Amino acid sequence: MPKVGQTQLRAAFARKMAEAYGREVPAYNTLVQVATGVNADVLARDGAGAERLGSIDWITGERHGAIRVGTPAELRAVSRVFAALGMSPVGFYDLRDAARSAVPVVSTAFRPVDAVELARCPFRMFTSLLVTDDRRFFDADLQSRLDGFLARRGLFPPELIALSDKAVALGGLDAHDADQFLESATVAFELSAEPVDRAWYAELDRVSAVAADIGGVTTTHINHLTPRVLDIDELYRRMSERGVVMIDDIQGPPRWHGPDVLLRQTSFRALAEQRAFRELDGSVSRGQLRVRFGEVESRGIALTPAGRDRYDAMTVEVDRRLAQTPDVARQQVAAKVWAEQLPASEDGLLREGLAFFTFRAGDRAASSSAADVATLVADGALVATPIVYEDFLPRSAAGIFQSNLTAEGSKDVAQVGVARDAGWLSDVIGQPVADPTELYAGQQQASLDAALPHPPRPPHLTR
Ligand code: OOG
Ligand code: NI
Repeated sequence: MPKVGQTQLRAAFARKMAEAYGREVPAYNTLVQVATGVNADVLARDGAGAERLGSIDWITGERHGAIRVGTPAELRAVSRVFAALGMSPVGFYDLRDAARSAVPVVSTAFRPVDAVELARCPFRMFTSLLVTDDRRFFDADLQSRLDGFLARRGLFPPELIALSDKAVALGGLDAHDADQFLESATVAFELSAEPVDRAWYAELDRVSAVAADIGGVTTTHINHLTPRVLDIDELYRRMSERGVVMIDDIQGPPRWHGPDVLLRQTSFRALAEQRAFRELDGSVSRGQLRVRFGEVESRGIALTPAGRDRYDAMTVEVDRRLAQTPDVARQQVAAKVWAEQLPASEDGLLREGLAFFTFRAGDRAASSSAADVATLVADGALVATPIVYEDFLPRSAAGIFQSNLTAEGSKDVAQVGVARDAGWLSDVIGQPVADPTELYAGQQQASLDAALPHPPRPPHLTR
């Protein structure tokens, strides 16, 4: 029997990543401190209501990280490391089109998929893969040199991959192997001291800063580690007050008087970090790069496909109004659109089939045997608890990437981009990339099946 199970490995890995990243980017420790303070204050202010979307311990301990890899083979290798940690790919995000600037990547997030595992350790990794054959960014000559450079590097030592596969096969590792695995996995994501080839990095940087960060160096590194906070507007204020330069906006939904939905994110600007550079004459010099930043997020209720359509339509409407009145803040315009178009209560979201919930039996009888879910909840025959959105938003991710770039890079829009989708990514990883919506729908339906002898269908499934 392995002594250290996969859940424990994940928790230990998350801790080690936080230590390493905090050492490398001390502003991260400030961010965590401020986030913890905000969470404690919201709990003191709102009491139990603050824990509607997760216990304070869960929320305060929750982190996601972000990494970027260069090739399908690297993605496949890292997916084996994450599999050891009980994390599988969920969601497909194409950031090439979502971003205005040159962000030539497609992404997924590795995370625990079942609610129990999420509750035990809600650690996940947003993982981006460079698309080197996309002609909008890389011409044939640059692509071939880039592919060659990437093919020569090895991000994950064979011992790490072997231990990862062993952890999956055995459901964990013995203490000695676990230590080795964790050490090796942590080192793989630390910033390397290996000198950066200045000319090569600069050439890629002219195309895309993200491409340079991925393909301009011989190693990978964690780009950021993100705590979850209960009041992101307050966090933004407190960080700014401390003199930390934040990006201009909070990505995703606006602050408004209705329930938190999906995901709101913001970040502090990428900081200058000392790096070694190799010059054309072979000498090594010191220099700086700005690629790593700190991000924070607040999470809300997962939306059904109908809810997501509503969200997307509201986003388009906000853009439309902003184009007409460019001097008004986006948040302000958005709050108005939301007030007009989205129900301002959980009940309203449920009644219109816009959000996902789990249900348990209440202590009252149903008013009619034909009652739908919303009526059963109103009757007290069912109790609804919102399902928290555990995934990401392409436009927000693009916004986070983009607002941390110093230059837009170049994107030749006359060229046609190479097609990528969840199926392609599944083939690369060798495992299906799960559809987040299906996970939430399954969780909701399972709760209904357990709560009622003849469960009614939730509104969004009867569309
Ligand atoms: C990923 C940017 C997106 C998020 O949380 O949406 C992101 C990256 O910078 O590698 O982190
Ligand atoms: Ni992130």
